[in-house]
Amino acid sequence: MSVELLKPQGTPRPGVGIVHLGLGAFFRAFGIPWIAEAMETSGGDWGVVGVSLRSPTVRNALAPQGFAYTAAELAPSGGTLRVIETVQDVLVAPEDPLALLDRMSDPMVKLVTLTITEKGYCHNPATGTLNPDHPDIRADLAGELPKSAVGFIVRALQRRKAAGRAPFTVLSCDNLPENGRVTRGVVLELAEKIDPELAAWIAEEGRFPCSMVDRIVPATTDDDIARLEAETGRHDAGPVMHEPFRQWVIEDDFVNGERPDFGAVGVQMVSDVVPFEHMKLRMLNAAHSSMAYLGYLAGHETISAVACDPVFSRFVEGLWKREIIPALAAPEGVDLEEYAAQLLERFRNPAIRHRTWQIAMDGSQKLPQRILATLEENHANGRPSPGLELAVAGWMRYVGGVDEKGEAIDVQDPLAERLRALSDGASDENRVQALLSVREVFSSAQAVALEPGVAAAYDRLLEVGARNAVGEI
Ligand code: CS2
Repeated sequence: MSVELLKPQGTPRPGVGIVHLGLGAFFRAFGIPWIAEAMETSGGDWGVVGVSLRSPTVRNALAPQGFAYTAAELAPSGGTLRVIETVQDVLVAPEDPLALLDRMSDPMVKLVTLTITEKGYCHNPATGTLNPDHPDIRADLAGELPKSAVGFIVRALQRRKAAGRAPFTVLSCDNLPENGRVTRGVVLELAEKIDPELAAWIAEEGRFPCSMVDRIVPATTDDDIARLEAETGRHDAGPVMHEPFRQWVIEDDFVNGERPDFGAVGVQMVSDVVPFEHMKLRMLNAAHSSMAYLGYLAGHETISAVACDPVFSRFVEGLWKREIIPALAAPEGVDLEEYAAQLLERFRNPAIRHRTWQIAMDGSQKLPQRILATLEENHANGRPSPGLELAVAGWMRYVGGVDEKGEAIDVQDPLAERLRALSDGASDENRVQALLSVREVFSSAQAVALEPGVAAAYDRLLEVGARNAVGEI
């Protein structure tokens, strides 16, 4: 890879205007560079305090290097390295929840951004409403020191209200449809249980813009760290790897209009994000999840390997053309066929080693918005969806925990145990029905509509294996 070192941002360091909850690789490779560019272009105190809600790993990696890290763009040929110095501190929430609440209540902080993954919203994925039985939500209600991201937002807003301060804007950057609406909903539900007046104030004064985020960012591996060190001669304990492509579409609705100058650096500031979210979730993420389950079962380790397998690329192109695009309203000015062609190129990028196993994680939280929404639309319109049904069957085969060679699959999912028990407790003939009964994932109407097609697809997976079943579509 050819290396171009971009100028680091330099001193003096900006004031902290943003608290980011869920400081994983994604936001460090996506949102933070964009915030850095907005400050380079237009100034502003938009330094970021990152927060890990569970483990100290990221803080421990970044603290010794002053929270600076390298963002490596991986293009099919060459790429660039950039040192990002926008993170000013990293807090580990469970170590000191009060320190985090103090920071979130600071009047300088205008924006709280979130990448807490689908399951971080403690909601019911099928309905989008708060799950009051979630252990973290129970803990949030039992005491004043929160555990969940939603709990921290509510308690911090409570302090701001008490101090007579304006609320911060909450900007969700997770792959959920109408992510701002979902966030607002779960925050208001929890606030209502704590103090109805607080809930009314948040409903009136708070802002929760929706946003669509897109950049492929595989988990950083030890190999990546070693390769980077060999190339630059410097050890970075916390670099991030990302593709060249990026797209951020944000609903322009912030408390007092205060935000980094995103529009100046290519972020699309719009009044309605929903068509963009639907396009991205139902085309990119649906294809990703389909390729992850079926590709994993077929023995492929990475998305690039799946997308370069002609049997799979034909399958994915057919999914888009016949099952997904006909059920989608394109955002203004976007050609969905071109978008699909660009997606396939991105998936094929050989420099990105995005593991099928990584994308297969948390399927119970991902299927509704990625795949089931389109299936429902197609069912209502009498449009066949054999490819998407096969993808759902692939997920069912995957959560059974044993691959086609009889090897164990390390299934990562908040419902993993229950899914495994349902799968093990059923026969080959009634397994699909058993898994369709999981109401967090499938509504009862969806279960009825899906059963014949998914059961037939599941049979094919058992009979001929994933790759052949994909080839039959
Ligand atoms: C992926 C996404 O892990 C996953 O489920 O589908 O993280 C995907 O890479 C991003 O949404 C791309 O923008």
